[in-house]
Amino acid sequence: MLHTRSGPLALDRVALVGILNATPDSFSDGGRHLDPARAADAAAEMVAAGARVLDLGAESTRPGATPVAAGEERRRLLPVLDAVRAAVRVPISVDTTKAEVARAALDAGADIVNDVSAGRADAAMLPLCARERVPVVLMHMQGTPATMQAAPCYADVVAEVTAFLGARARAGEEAGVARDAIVLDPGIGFGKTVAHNLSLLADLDSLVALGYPVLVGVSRKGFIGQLLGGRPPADRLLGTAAALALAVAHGAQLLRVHGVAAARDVVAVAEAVARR
Ligand code: HH2
Repeated sequence: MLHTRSGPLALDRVALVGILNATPDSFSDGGRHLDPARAADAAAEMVAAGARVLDLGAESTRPGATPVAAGEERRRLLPVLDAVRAAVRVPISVDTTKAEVARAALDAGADIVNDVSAGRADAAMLPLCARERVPVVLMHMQGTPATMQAAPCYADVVAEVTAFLGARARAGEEAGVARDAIVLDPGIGFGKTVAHNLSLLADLDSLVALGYPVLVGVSRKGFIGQLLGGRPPADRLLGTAAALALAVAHGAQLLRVHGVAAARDVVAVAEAVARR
């Protein structure tokens, strides 16, 4: 169970996290949700389709993406957040590595911080989450979005990602974040080859064994395109479905997805098998 300002989020069944990017350059939905009214419609549609959380971001973290200054990130994010907050009641997470942006979003009604740097990019982030008593998603990434796909390298990717996230969870707790407010994420596609991503999915149980809820983001990602002979993001639906089903089979409790309705069907079947 995650306690959020918008109410409890029960994790005894898998929760779908709908992706809304208020960015011009995200790899899959870039440019589509910059307009607040369109974003609010998309948010309402995702919730109607079964999303129990919405994840709002204003800085693309796709490989090679250029960083965005905090002021620009806030300018993109806040009008969309206001509109989405007014349109839905589910918890909203804010996908940012900057404490200043997270604080503005929490003040405007966001409930959860999703930090792809796991609190490393900004020393003020974990203390902020502690002070505000909000859940935080801590994600593994090797390198930075600008460079991470250049030459990802691990001796044992599963052991290293698990150890890193265990250490970041401890850092969160030392900063005052409650243990039950921490979610871990292996960071699929963030400084990983196809083989690294496959190992992390197949051995997700190792990460789940740390005892924190695990969030997985595979939706339409590059490794799926590569496994399918170079398909573009829009044609990765069934590949995404396969990866989601496997994530559920290996213990993921939150799934970050673009296509909520399709993911809901996948989860219904995958979860039924996992709980037989
Ligand atoms: N993936 C992306 C962005 N944020 N956050 C978490 N916790 N886990 C993820 O796997 C993750 C994430 C990248 O996907 P997307 O938001 O669709 O694209 P972009 O970064 O280009 O905006």
